[in-house]
Amino acid sequence: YIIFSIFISVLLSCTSEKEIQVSKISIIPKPQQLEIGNDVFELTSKTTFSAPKEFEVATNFLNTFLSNGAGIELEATSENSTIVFKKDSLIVSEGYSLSVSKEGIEINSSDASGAFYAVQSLRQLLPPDLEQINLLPKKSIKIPVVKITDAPKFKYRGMHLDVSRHFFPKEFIKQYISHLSMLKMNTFHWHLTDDQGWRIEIKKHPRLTQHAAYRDSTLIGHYNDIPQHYKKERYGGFYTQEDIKEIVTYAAQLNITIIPEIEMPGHAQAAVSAYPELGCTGNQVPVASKWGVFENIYCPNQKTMTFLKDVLTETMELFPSEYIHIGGDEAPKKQWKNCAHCQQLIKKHNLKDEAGLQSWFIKEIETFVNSKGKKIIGWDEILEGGLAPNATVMSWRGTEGAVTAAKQGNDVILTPTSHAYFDYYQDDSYEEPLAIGGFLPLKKVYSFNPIPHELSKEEATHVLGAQGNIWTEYMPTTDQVEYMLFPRVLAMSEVVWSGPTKNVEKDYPNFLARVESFIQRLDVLHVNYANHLYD
Ligand code: TNX
Repeated sequence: YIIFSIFISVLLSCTSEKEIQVSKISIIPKPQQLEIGNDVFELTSKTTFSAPKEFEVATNFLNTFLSNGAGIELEATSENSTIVFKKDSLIVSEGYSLSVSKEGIEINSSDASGAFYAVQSLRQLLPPDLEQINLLPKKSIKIPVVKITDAPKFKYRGMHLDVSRHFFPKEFIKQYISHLSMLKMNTFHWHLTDDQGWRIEIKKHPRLTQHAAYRDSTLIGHYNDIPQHYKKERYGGFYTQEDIKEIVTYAAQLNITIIPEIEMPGHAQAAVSAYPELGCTGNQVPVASKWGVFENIYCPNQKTMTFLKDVLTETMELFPSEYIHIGGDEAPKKQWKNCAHCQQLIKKHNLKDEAGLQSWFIKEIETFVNSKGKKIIGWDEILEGGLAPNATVMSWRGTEGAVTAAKQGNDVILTPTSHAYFDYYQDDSYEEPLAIGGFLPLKKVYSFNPIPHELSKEEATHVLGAQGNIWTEYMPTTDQVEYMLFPRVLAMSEVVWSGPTKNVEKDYPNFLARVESFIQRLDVLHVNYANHLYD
């Protein structure tokens, strides 16, 4: 009997160990191919690694992660290393293979991004506890034996954040970027200017940060929920050029490109408040303290064009990104109708109307940005009155903008309100914190297909990818931003990396199981995710 029960318990412990390993494997975004073995690799202080120099971003990340989380310092060796990174030019850009065997780990990719994403997958095979700094070193970490072959579906995988409606500190911006990198996102769209606050230091025009970075929030009318300590006569803040350099460098180490947005010609009241001559009326206006669409937009005069070129020049020097977002949305033209100079411009350039004038304005800016070797992105309103020839369109009012632009041969990025607006409610409970309106539950984000069905295969090659947007009118705190971001960003990362699901009903439960597991990581990272909406 004793022998029999020992036999049974050995058997049970074997199966349960296997089960634990298998259930632990949960990666978001879901890899294209994943085979799970039956064994484990044990990573210890004796583990060594080797990698081509050009994959430094990946190896630095891995070394820092293991050193902080496990107190294990990997030694670089030139031969017989346990963890080997190899360059394989046959693998597609950003793709990788990751093979964990009992003896060691092999990572193959053709570029540094692929190697970085292999490390992010490896990270999700490690216990969540490693996400924090652990002072007590671990003896060994068991990593399940797997074989992963993976590559992204879309090359643009983005998240946006509005820091104008509420300003968030530099450290939070870094955390936000770090969360994105864990999910194999590659772009952070930083909405730096709007009516309610200018957030980027421009040395040539100091009043932008002395004056336009602050508003009188005691004036907020229809938003009563704002915490008392936010009600200040001088509410706001900005990032110095040094802050921005620090953030850009930080993002590069996490394989994230930052696309800055400088809004024009609309959403410009903060700038016009600092320099009234940039507007058509010349009147002094306040930095806006309410939300909405305002008539005080830039006037297309010589002063404004020079001012915007100055601003873009300093911005382009700070951000290595090939794209600069120039806004273009929601610019009411009432002041342009009443401005003699604007009407002269319309005649002089043979334009149809004020929409034509906006198109002329954006084309002027595009020519300037292109002359510096960069490209523009604009919200879909830039289609009105004629699209700038090399512009990429970010389609937010549904997908029509993307369809029209792609059919004209321009690149597009999908951010429709229906599936990508994370400022909308994620649950229909009365308990939800006040939001702007709209309804975008997790499952709907998960069901998103960025390729509009109206496009042919050829036209669809202009779809670069998609992005989630976080407009912060109703998010005065960083906790609230995290609450709106998670878990919906998990679904968005899966849409843009793994590709849209063909069968939502069938695949959603599997995604939810992985969300549950991912959340353990967010707990260790102290992220304030919304955790009650998984149906
Ligand atoms: C529209 S989306 C805007 C933003 C608002 C947002 C609120 C876009 C290009 N413009 O200014 O914050 O709606 O959902």
